[in-house]
Amino acid sequence: MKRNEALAIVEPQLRTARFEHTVRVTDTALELGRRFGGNLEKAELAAIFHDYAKYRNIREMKRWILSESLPKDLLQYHHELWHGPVGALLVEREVGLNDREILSAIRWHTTGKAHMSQLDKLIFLADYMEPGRSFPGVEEVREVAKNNLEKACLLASRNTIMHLMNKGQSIYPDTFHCYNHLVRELS
Ligand code: DGI
Ligand code: FE
Ligand code: FE
Repeated sequence: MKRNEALAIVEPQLRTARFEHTVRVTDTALELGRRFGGNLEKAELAAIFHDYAKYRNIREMKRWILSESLPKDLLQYHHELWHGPVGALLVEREVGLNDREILSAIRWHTTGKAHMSQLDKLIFLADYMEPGRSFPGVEEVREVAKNNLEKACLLASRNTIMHLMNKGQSIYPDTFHCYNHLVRELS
């Protein structure tokens, strides 16, 4: 599938600002892929579809989680986390894209996980640091992302966890697994 074809499928699924975020994530993922290696065609498609399910309603996402083989523990956590796994499912079902590596990157883009593939890391980091983001600490992540993909992912994961903790929110286990694994990978 070509970039423009994929963008035309995703655009009606998203609001304008989210679509613009998607285009920036795509360009950022390609830039990171050129710098650190990775399949650029897959990175492009994974980025374009990463937020495919972002605006599905909560009841629909809940139904998919209950009826398909998705982890049921997601339902005990914030519904913001659901659009990754549900998105991977719907991109396969509705778009017919069935590349395992692309679906994995979509599935894990919000939480990350232990043992992320190169493609998972590119999408996880591009989503966090695309130029439209203004999280506290994102500048440092962009700086580190000039030469160290794993370290940049670690900082992104750490910042997200600290932000969620400061807000008193619960944290999904894979979010911690992602952080812990990167700490080990880097030591
Ligand atoms: O979909 P986006 O807005 O582009 O970005 P995203 O998919 O990375 O994140 C959506 C939200 O999910 C973001 O506000 C951070 C939050 N998040 C990430 N990991 C966790 C989490 N929220 C909870 N409650 N627990 C997590 O582990
Ligand atoms: Fe997302
Ligand atoms: Fe996103």
